[in-house]
Amino acid sequence: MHIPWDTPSDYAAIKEKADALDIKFDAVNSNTFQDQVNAKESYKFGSLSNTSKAVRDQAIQHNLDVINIGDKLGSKALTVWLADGSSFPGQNNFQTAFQNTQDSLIDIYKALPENWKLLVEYKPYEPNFYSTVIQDWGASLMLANGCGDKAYTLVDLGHHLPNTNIEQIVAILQLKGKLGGFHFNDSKYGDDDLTVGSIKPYALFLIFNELVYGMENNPQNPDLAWMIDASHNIKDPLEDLMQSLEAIQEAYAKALLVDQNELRTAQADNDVVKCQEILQGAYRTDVRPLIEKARLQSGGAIRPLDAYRNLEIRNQLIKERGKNTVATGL
Ligand SMILES: [Mn+2]
Repeated sequence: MHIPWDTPSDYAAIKEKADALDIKFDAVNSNTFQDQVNAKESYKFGSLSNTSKAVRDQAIQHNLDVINIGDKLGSKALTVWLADGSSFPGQNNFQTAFQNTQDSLIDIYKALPENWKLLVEYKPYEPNFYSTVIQDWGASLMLANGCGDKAYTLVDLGHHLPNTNIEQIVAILQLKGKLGGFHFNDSKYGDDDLTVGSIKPYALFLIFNELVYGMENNPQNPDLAWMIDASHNIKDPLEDLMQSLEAIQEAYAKALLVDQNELRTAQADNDVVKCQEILQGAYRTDVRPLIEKARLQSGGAIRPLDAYRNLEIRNQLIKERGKNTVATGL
């Protein structure tokens, strides 16, 4: 949930409904990248990094409020993504902005309930186009380390410059026990928030290959907070979610097919051709029948999209929703 976008009017009621449907609330997300209605201070020039203490204090307080809301819903993590940065050289003092951010995050971290995590998201550019305070995984990791053991880096697939080796970032964060969460989407150019797997399915598989290895070999990492963070502005949102889940399950199943022992041996022998054969052999396997069978066995639809399209309720929902809504993805 993003607060205040998704702030429920009745916490008890929404919690009860979620419990009845076996739905749990994972990380809650704060929002200091937009000015809030009736807020005294503006985030135009940053929030947790702002040169003004009054602005920083307001942004810190918002995060504490979000923790309280999440606590009522059974959430166990707070994700912070900042738009803070600068659009022109000289606008910001890089060191001051970073230190302010660290100090603000420490204040938020101190207010975390004992069994909570703080997830620090990064992004290279946009909405600021010259510098972003938390620009990459290195900055995020430094801030997380500066907070403590319950703070981790969060990887959003779309928050990288083109051709960045995301699977390597995932691997090294796991090695250091600092991978806390994941946002799924896909992109051609920037933070495009397209459906995960729609543009670069092989890259998604390579990321899952590292995740499978890390989940096996790096138990120092927490259970990851997973989120589908895409913008479905020209699709039915539920259909987009189904396509996302399909892509994730497929990449995960293919990664599980990689013979890790065989790969380790080929790597030790520097048999480059064999290494590629092992990975691509898994990737080229059609796992769809396997996933369909797994769905059937767990009481789900073999092909959820087809099942959904045949449902009366879908047509009802489309009628109620009216024309396409435009969503903002972060
Ligand atoms: Mn995100």
